[in-house]
Parts: sequence; C-alpha cells; structure tokens
Amino acid sequence: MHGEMNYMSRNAQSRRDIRAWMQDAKSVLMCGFSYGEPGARSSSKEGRGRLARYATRADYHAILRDRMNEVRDWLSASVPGARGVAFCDMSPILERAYANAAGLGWQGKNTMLLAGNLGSYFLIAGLAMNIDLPGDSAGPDRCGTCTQCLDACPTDAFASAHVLDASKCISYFTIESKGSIPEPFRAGIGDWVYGCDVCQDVCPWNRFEQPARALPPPTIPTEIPLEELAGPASAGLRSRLKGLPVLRAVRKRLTRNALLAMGNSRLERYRPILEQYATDADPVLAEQARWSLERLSGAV
Ligand code: B12
Ligand code: SF4
Ligand code: SF4
Repeated sequence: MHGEMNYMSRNAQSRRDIRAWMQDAKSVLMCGFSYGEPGARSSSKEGRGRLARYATRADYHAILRDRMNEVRDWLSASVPGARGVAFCDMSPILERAYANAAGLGWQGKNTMLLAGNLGSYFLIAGLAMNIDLPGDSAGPDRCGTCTQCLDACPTDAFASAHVLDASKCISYFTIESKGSIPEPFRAGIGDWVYGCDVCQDVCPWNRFEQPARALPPPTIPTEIPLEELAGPASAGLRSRLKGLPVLRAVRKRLTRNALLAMGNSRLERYRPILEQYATDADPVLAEQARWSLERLSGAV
C-alpha cells in the first residue's frame, strides 16, 4: 500500500499520537491554507504535461510553518511557559486525522480533508503546544452517496471508499517513485507529469474553493510543453521551477514522466526525442522511452 514510501509504516505510534513526537504536547492547532482559484481547472492540452495545482506556487512547507510559528510566538508571549512546535507535511504526524479531530472538516472518500466552505484545495499545517486550549469536535462526513472521486481515478487507486492504495496513485508514481513506473499504470497516468488532481477536480464540494491568501500566486501554468521537461536542463526551465515543489521530483524523474506522457500523447513528433532516449545510459529512462515508442506505434 505504501510503495517506496517506507516512512509511512515507520513511526506508526507518533503518526497517531503526537505525544510520541512532542512529549509534553497537550493541544494541537490545525489550520488549512487555500490554494484555490475559483472556476479554474487544469485541462489536457496537446503536447503538454500537467502539474497538480498546488505545485505551481512557491513551495509551501517553509511558508506555512512560518505562519504557524507566528501563532506560536503570539501564544508564547501571551501565556507564560507556553511552548510549541509547528509542523507541515514533513513531520510523521497524520495531519488529516488531526485536522478532522480539530473540526477543520471531514476526510472524504478520496481521503482528502474537505471543508464545507472551502472544498479540498487547501494545504494543512499544525502547531503542537504544551498548554491546554479549548477543543473542537470532529466535522461530520458530508460525502453522502456520492462516489465521483472513486469512479474517476485513472489508475483505480482506491482499495475502497476512504482507503487509498498509495502505491497505485499517480501522485506517488510521478513525485515519489524513483525507478520504472509499472507498465499496467502507464496508460492511466496520461499526461500527468507531477502529481494529480483528478479526484479533487470531480468533487462537487470544490465548487466552494476559495482563492489563496497566505500562499503566493502561481508562477507557472499547470501545463508545460513536454519537450521542455524532457529536454536538456535548460537554464530557462530551471529558473522557472526554482523554489517550486516541482523541484522535489529530481530532474531524472521529471524526464521519465515527460517521456511517458509523450508515449501517451500518441504524437509522432516525439519519435526523434524518444529514439534518442531509447539508448540513454540510464536504464530507467531508456526503458521508458522504448515503451513510449511502442505506444506511438500502437503496440501497447
Ligand atoms: C504520504 C502522503 C501522500 C502519499 C499517500 C497519500 C495517502 N492518501 O495516504 C501520496 C504521494 C500518494 C500523496 C498524494 C497526495 N497528497 Co499527500 N501527503 C502524504 C503525507 C505526507 C502523509 C499521508 C499519510 O500518512 N497517509 C497514510 C494514511 C494512513 O492516512 P490517510 O489517508 O489519512 O488514511 C486514513 C484515512 O483514510 C482514515 N479514514 C478517514 N475516514 C475514514 C472512514 C472510513 C470508513 C475508513 C475505512 C477509513 C477512514 O483511515 C486511513 C487509515 O488511518 C501527508 C502529510 C502528513 N504528514 O499527514 C500529505 C497530505 C495528505 N497530502 C496532501 C496533498 C495535497 C496530496 C495530493 C492532493 C497532491 C497532488 N495533487 O498530487 C495527493 C492526493 C492523493 C489522495 N487522494 O490522497 C495534503 C492534503 C491536504 C488535504 N486537504 O487533505 C497533505 C495533508 C499535506 C499537507 N500538509 O497539506 N500524499
Ligand atoms: S490523486 Fe489521482 S491517481 Fe491519486 S487517488 Fe486521486 S485521482 Fe487517483
Ligand atoms: S467526490 Fe464525492 S465521494 Fe469523493 S470526496 Fe467529493 S463528495 Fe466525497
């Protein structure tokens, strides 16, 4: 279920109980930071690879931790002895479970945390404090009989409602996985080259998405020409991606993903670049390029 993300099964205790991470934690404050653009949706565009929407803005980890540290500093100044640690994505904490318990929203069937007035296009950050703060109660599940996210997932990654098999998710394949992407999933990945938004785009609650306030505006579009992604590391592309989450997937992974999307595009104009990569010294890139050539020929 976890693929290569072994940290998901490590630290099982601290993931569920924050006190294994911060011994004297008494309260946890959870916040959601919107990155919505009401009305905007990424779409497939010929010859372009698609990025998840969160990835087109400056990397959120430090920005959101800083925001939570401001809250901590304010609390520490107001309450003698108050101490806290901010976290965002990088800690072992199960952030969505804590955010649900804190009343921020509910975990939808797609496992995303949803809020009735926000949808799911928001990121989560938290603050563990050593003082007692008044608690909220968990938000009710408002998915009802809807199953749109489960039905739309291109790689059939949901084992059941509320249970994602991360090792089948496009987000995992394109961002986290280092080696070859398993063949049965390649066609489903389509033109996604970094993350995937399908199970959020189809969610009816996302008609309530809100514009970002704490996060800076996007600096690149959600669709990027595949030649640019698979081409030599041009100074132009490198400077456009600087400071964005996309750089978390190292260049080789982006190239692999672009080669895969070229095959799925069925566009003959990619044949020369794929032929060039088919003999690359890197076995992952070479094998991916050969598969994509077969896809152009209609053999797979
Ligand atoms: C590892 C990870 C991934 C992995 C695995 C995701 C997963 N669903 O498990 C991969 C790489 C696939 C991934 C993808 C994405 N991620 Co991610 N990811 C994480 C990370 C680091 C850990 C998540 C984790 O531990 N999952 C393991 C399982 C155990 O947790 P879970 O999904 O909450 O599963 C439980 C629930 O489903 C729960 N449950 C709740 N209700 C119910 C009801 C029933 C009936 C049942 C049976 C179970 C159940 O039971 C499960 C077991 O405990 C968190 C940050 C963090 N530290 O929490 C970000 C985080 C979850 N990711 C985030 C984002 C934005 C994404 C993507 C949207 C990025 C993208 N566009 O590509 C996708 C979305 C995919 C999806 N549908 O979830 C945000 C989510 C924000 C939000 N509003 O929910 C987080 C919180 C990061 C952040 N700080 O903002 N991610
Ligand atoms: S992010 Fe994409 S691949 Fe992953 S579960 Fe959602 S729809 Fe499926
Ligand atoms: S698409 Fe439907 S089932 Fe899925 S999270 Fe949204 S409301 Fe829930």
